[in-house]
Amino acid sequence: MTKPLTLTRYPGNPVLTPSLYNEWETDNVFNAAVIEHDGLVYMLYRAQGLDRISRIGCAISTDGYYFNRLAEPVFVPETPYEEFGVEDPRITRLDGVYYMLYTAYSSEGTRVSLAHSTNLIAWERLGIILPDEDNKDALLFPEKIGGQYVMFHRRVPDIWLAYSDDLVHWTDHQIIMKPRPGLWDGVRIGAGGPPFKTAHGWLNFYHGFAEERIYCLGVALHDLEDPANVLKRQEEPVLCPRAPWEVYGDVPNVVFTCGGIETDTDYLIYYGGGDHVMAVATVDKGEAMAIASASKSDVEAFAQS
Ligand code: BMA
Repeated sequence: MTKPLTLTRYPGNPVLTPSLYNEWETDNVFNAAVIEHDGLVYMLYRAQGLDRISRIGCAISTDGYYFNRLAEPVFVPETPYEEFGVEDPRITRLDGVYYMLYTAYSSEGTRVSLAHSTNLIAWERLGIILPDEDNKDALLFPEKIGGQYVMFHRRVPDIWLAYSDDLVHWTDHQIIMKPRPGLWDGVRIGAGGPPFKTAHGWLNFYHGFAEERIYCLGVALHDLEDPANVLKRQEEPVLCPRAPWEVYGDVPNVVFTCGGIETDTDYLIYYGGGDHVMAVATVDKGEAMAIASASKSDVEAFAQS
């Protein structure tokens, strides 16, 4: 029996914590997009300060573990739809341009919005791309499929997929993954960071929770040519709140990912712990391909804990 896939926490976690030196990030730094640029690892994180408005800060690393932060946020609310903040960025590089999908939050609700940049610091808005609906957890695939851009998004409680010719107008919306009643992701699910391309399919680390509202991460594999086709979906979570900064945070019992990077040997999955700090956990690439034959044991252990 193959052991289910699990993520291994970096022993030096958390890798980014709030800073009392910067008013805009005194309270929480979490749910970051992480992407490589010019040989460095960029973390664009959601930050909250005394005013509880979410802004996007930037921290840069040479090794993916030790980060230096910029003193000012790189993306701050500007439009009426961003009145309460810009949240949970997911960044994808397409044809040399970085595209950031983020949640614009206001009294109107949450809207999926798009901005672009060539250096991850200076951003230009392209606007709301899914108008007139509460939506979030959206990300772009790192390449076109069948000549079209592909996006995951979330209409509660499911993960949806859509296609576009221009990144602004989206069509062919379809549900591709639903919560699984009785399991850890039984109530609501949402996509994580842009999926990793593998020889066997798109590897998708997503989040979900059940009645107890414990946010865990799980993994699914999608067909390379038709990502609406879910080839595999492990029954057990790959990471659940266990460490103190995951169990006790601004929001308790949350691990939530908006992105990761890959090395020659591993996937590094970055995640917000307790909506309060940033952490990273890894998984061996070879082992990641074993999600085909996972067992139920970890889910049972988790349910009993
Ligand atoms: C979701 C999002 C995330 C957050 C999570 C847990 O709805 O708002 O930003 O991490 O809830 O609080």
